[in-house]
Amino acid sequence: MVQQTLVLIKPDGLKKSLTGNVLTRLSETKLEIVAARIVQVSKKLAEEHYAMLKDKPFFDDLIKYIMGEYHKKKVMALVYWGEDAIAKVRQICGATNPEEADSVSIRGAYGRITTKGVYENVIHASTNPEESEREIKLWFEPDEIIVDLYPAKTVKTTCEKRVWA
Ligand code: 3AN
Repeated sequence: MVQQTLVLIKPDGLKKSLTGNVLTRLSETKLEIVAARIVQVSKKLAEEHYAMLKDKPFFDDLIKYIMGEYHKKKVMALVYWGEDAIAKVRQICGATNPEEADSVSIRGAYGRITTKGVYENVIHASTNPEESEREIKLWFEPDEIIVDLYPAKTVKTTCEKRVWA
């Protein structure tokens, strides 16, 4: 089944200059990148992205981590698209706990757990089609993705926006 999945290269990955390594590993999947952007993650976006973990004891640290408070204030967000995209990307990412992840997986090779107990696991990848839809719609607008993944509509807005001077 053709699917799409959200990938985030997290602030530890960017701080450690792992972007190239991670993208090279992901290219093994032969999936297509159909969207990419560099994002400074707001508290609102971080909390919405991890909404289902809000009752976990590590939630506050997780929010600080994804906002880049421990590394660099940026995340690279990508959408990968193709046959069985979700499972293929998750396979290369490895287990959530970087100490338990297969050593040849991205998290196994590059992740760590800090002495504070924060999992610095370099990469996020959606877990299932419902989550990938929710996450992709959170991180991207329809026109930032080069294929039509979900129904979209055109609305007239009166928002102010910055343009080149
Ligand atoms: P995954 O990212 O593998 O889908 P989730 O959704 O359960 O795993 O967790 C989201 C993120 O929360 C993880 N990537 C990791 O950064 C953090 N996390 C998960 N479990 C723990 C834990 N037990 N202690 C610290 N951080 C955790």
